[in-house]
Amino acid sequence: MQVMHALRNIVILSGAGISAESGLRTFRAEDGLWEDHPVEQVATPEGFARDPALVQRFYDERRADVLAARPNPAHEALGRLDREWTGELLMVTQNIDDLHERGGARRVLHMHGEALSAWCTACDTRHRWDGRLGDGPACPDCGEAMLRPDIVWFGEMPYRMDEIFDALARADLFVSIGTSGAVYPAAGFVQQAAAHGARTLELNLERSLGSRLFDETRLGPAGELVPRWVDELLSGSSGPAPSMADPPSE
Ligand code: BJW
Repeated sequence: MQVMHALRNIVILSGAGISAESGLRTFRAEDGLWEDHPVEQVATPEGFARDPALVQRFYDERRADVLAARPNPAHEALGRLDREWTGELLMVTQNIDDLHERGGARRVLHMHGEALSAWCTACDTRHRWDGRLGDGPACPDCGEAMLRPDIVWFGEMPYRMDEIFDALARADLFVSIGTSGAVYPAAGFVQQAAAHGARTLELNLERSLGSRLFDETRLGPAGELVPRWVDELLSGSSGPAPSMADPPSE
């Protein structure tokens, strides 16, 4: 006999593709951020040590772009999901923009940091930051001019991994939206969720590197796919969570 588990716990992983229709560039597209800015220059601690002014300029521009951007229908649909979903939900985003929050989502975790946050490496405090860091402002707490973007660069530990792994272990459904699957540990979440029995769904413009690991892939722009999927889920028509086989009945 097959016992169908109710779909209750959802983990969503989002990447740069979900914010592309808000005008924020992705990384690995032909016209992406890495085209003009070699990754080892702007997204590693070594690059920052070598040329802090260049890295601060890169993130000062990104911060201004984030402030000017507006959430798109994908962010807004996830905001609605957050309001209406009574089960567990965790939106793990690799994005440093705040468009999930401005789209109405509350259960959001920024694993790669936030553009609108500055980290003082002198006193280890974090501060909401809308302005520039390139001018060498003083830390509001300790007064030292040691603020850096509160961003997880290559070789650094992403934030709140314990919470993420716990949520993946409990997930009935794992959904990846607009990420290329090129960067770990996020690229491995699909396997972790599946190993714990979750159904897995990819929503992306193009297949990600790990596309074959998903139970289902839907291709198209996030601004169309995500609202459609959220409607399906909230109306109960997106199908049950994975079935688990009971021991054979006598
Ligand atoms: C659309 C769309 C539309 C477009 N609609 N979709 C060798 C092997 C394996 C791993 C390693 C290795 N050597 C080193 C590592 C580890 C390293 C890593 O993964 N390197 C790889 C390059 C191989 N990872 C790290 O160092 C991480 N730390 C770490 O591993 O610590 C140790 C640890 C171990 C175990 C557990 C825990 C920790 C840190 C990674 C930090 C990444 N930082 C960046 C930059 C900072 C943030 C910022 O500046 O914004 O984060 S890199 C950059 O890539 C950014 C992104 O968050 C991340 C992912 O990119 P994303 O979002 O997928 O964007 P794209 O451009 O790649 O893809 C866009 C997608 O959107 C595409 O698929 C399009 O199709 C789609 N799309 N328009 C829907 N309209």
